[in-house]
Amino acid sequence: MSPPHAFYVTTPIYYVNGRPHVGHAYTTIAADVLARWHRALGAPVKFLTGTDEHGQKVLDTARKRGMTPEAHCDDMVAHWKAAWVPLGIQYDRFLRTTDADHVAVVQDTLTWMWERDLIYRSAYEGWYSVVDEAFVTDKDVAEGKYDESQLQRITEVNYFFRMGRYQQALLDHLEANPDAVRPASRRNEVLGFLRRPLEDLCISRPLARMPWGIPLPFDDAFVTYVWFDALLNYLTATGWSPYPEKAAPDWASWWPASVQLVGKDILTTHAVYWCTMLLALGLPLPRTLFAHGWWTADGHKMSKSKGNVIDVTRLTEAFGADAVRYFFLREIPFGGDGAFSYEGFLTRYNADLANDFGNLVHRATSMTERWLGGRVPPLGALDDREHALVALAQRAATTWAEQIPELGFGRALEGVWELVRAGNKYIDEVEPWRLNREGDTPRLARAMRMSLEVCALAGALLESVMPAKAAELLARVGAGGSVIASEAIAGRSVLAALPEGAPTRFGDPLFPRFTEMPALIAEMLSTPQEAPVSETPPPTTPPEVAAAPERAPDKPQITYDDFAKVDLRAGTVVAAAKHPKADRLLVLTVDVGEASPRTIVAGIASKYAPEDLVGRQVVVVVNLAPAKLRGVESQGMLLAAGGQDVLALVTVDCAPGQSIK
Ligand code: ME8
Repeated sequence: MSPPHAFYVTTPIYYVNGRPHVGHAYTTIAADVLARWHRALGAPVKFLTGTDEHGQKVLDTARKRGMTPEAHCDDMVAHWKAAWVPLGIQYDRFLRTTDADHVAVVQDTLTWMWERDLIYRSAYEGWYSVVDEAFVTDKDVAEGKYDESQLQRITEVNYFFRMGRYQQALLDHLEANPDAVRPASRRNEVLGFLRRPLEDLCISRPLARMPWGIPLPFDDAFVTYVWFDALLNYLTATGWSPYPEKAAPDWASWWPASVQLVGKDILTTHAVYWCTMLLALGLPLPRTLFAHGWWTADGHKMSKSKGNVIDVTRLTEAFGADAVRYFFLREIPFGGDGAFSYEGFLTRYNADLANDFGNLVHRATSMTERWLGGRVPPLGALDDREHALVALAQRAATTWAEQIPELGFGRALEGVWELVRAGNKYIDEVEPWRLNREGDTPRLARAMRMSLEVCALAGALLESVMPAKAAELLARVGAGGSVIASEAIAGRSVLAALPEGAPTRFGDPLFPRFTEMPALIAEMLSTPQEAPVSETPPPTTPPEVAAAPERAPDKPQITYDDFAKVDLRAGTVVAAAKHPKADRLLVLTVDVGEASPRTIVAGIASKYAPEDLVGRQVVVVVNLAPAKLRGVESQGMLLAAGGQDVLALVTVDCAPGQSIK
């Protein structure tokens, strides 16, 4: 087998005009998961993150604090580094744009480009957006894309990079490489952008107006402009230099980067500015630039300037790092947007971690302890039910190995949860307590061994997402340090891997259940917060509607935030049957775009026959806590018109999994 390729993953380098919040943690956790997974596969890995310290925005913040920019940056960097420790972020380099090697790379690049006429000097008049640290076009301003109070009209001499020259080459590259920018919708955005004329890029600021930057080597009255400086960080960390004699011998083993993660807010600066800079430098473009979506709070993008940020450190203290890492990758497909709420977090924590996962581990280890002396029992010959569980385990491992490199974190995790739920169902069905009572030791041993194996596989797969809990789990089921992890994450056959006789340990719940919001969060929520800046237009008066005869009583008004907690998805009914114990209910199998379809129990039998429903497109509440309806667990709810008696299902014409609002 050929050795795994080197894997280089980057996050944006974050501005130090505020502290890290959930949005920054999101990108950084995703990068950490990719880095850990590739490390576990034996690949050489470089994981780069850091801070973007130059520019107007940081200078203004430092001045407001009455500090020099250097002192302000040192202070803020300590907060950023400290935030990543409890979250288990294992970066290989934390780059600051004030680091000496980075300043040298930026200045050498400027010289190299200047010598080759890739940079020129010219007068410029235009609008400057301090929030974006960029000049913006008159057209965009006229179209109202920017808040005019945040714009400055600037006329000055500056230096420009001949970006426009690389427009066609970039278009050709993106068209030939569908994975160069992902997801596909973002790639289309970039292609659309590139079909309009591409101007050159202003890369300097006069020292007299903005001194906090890297001096241009060929004109000391100017410093380089924030993006030109910041984007080059991805090359600095490889040891690259435009002058080969200065470059580290192994830099080319790291470039092009395997995956560059950014939020969709900085897609253009990466897909266009960064990629054209690379083309000008004669360097290959990143293999994948992935722009994920935004986390919103109170219905708005979480951002330092809006003041609606969720403090990731507090969230971690309240629920634990691994729960935080799990939630963000599981809650929404990577690439989409997500509305954060503490209630949503608590619900998923309790349902997935405390109930499904915690329960399985608790049952497997406690029964092994009680009845089998706390040792991994022998397996023996498997029956059909156990073969089915092995097949499901294999599927979870394969899905993981396929989805993680594709950044399909949600699907990979769903595959593991499918296995975890099947593990619980297996225990329900084989009833180890009965086998123990009946003295059927061989079958009891097999049942517990299968349960421990499922835990071990889940732990091995989850190591990159939940490093601490997975290690704890593997130790508890007798698999600590075994070969399971590398076999499992590579997607190879995995059950029956535990060493027989190894001691197991039954301890406190891995994920204790929260019956109410943890005090740390509850206290914060009860303290009046400063009202976030609102951009939502005031509600308009609804048109008069003739009173319907059976109109349900009005419910109290809710905020958009309340509504946004409901995760509605399009689904396709793939199977339907009568409920075995209730005439009123149907048991539906509904594809909602996840690794496997969900079982949904719906009270619609008076209106629909099962055969009427197969193939129908429906709207599903997917984040409703699972509930047992007459013995069958329903993993969601369908939307329907009517009251006690259903009149019609709500239908929708789009692909399963599409979110609906
Ligand atoms: O843009 N949801 O830094 P920045 C999801 N210095 N992700 C979010 C988010 C949210 N609400 N808010 C922030 C900069 N992010 C530049 C980058 S790179 C050469 C220079 C994440 O501090 C997301 O990754 O504004 C986004 O792109 C990044 O933080 C912006 O961080």
